[in-house]
Amino acid sequence: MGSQGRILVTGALGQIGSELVPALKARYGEDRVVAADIRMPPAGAGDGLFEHLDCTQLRQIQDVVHRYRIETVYHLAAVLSALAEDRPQVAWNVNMGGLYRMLEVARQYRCAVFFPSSIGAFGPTTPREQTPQDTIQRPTTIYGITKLTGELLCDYYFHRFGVDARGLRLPGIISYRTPPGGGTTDYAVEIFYQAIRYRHYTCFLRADTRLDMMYMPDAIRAMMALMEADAVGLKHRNAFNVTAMSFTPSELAAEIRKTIPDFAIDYDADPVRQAIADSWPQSLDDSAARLEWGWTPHFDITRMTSDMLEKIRAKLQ
Ligand code: AKB
Repeated sequence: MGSQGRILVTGALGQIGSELVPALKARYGEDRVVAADIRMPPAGAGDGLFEHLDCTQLRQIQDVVHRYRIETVYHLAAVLSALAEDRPQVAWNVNMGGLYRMLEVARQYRCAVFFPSSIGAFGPTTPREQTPQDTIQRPTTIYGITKLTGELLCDYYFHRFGVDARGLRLPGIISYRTPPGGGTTDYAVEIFYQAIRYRHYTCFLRADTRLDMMYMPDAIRAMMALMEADAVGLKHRNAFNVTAMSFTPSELAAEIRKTIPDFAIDYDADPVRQAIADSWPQSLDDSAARLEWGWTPHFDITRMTSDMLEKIRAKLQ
């Protein structure tokens, strides 16, 4: 980050954006961060620079980037995996159309871009355990196809035009401030609210569905650390595997039971989300991220669970 330009966060009202924006403000200064979303912020959501922005509209992006002298964009606006299967055309338009236009504007205005790829960028023919950084990627979901294409497009804009496009393959992100929406890993957030309120949760994935996960504070640190990393050390630059923990719904329920002993879980697998999860890795090898820019997670399942329960209890009081 230079000392003059500003940072733009698209999808700023979503699960990750709503925590990334305050973290960026704390680090770089309140007036250097512009939050943007296709929704308007709820009344009383706080101050700060906000732009109503449709990322599929090139002129709108150009206008915001130009007016605020944006130098870095965290492009979070996207449709998540389960919702994308329901509306594949919308998902392509938002995920691909939005990223393509963002990269074009980044090329024109010399901005750096952060692109969140996902464990969804892998597919059923990828090795599922200790999934390597560089491996076969044949995703079978429209979400995965947009994430893999996004990875390739970011690489292309870097090699062809010198756009400093960086990114992570994020696992399921767990947080208590803003709920996720339309994802396959959303159960790992819902379960905490239901455990505290009702001592019971019906999970939409099978008990033994193992997926990578990360607690939000680690995800925020990872994104900011990658964008600050010295480019000299980056062999990959984009699409880094990152993970913090890997568990099944039944393992997470057992962890919650350490604090809420009478918590009960049952399972009613949703065929669409189960099929998506079954096509994803069970555990990522994130050694490239550790080696190239010093990635280390701080939260494992035990620390994350106790923090989630404490914070949600306080929030619901
Ligand atoms: C989703 O479930 O769609 C996301 C993801 C893992 O990319 N949380």
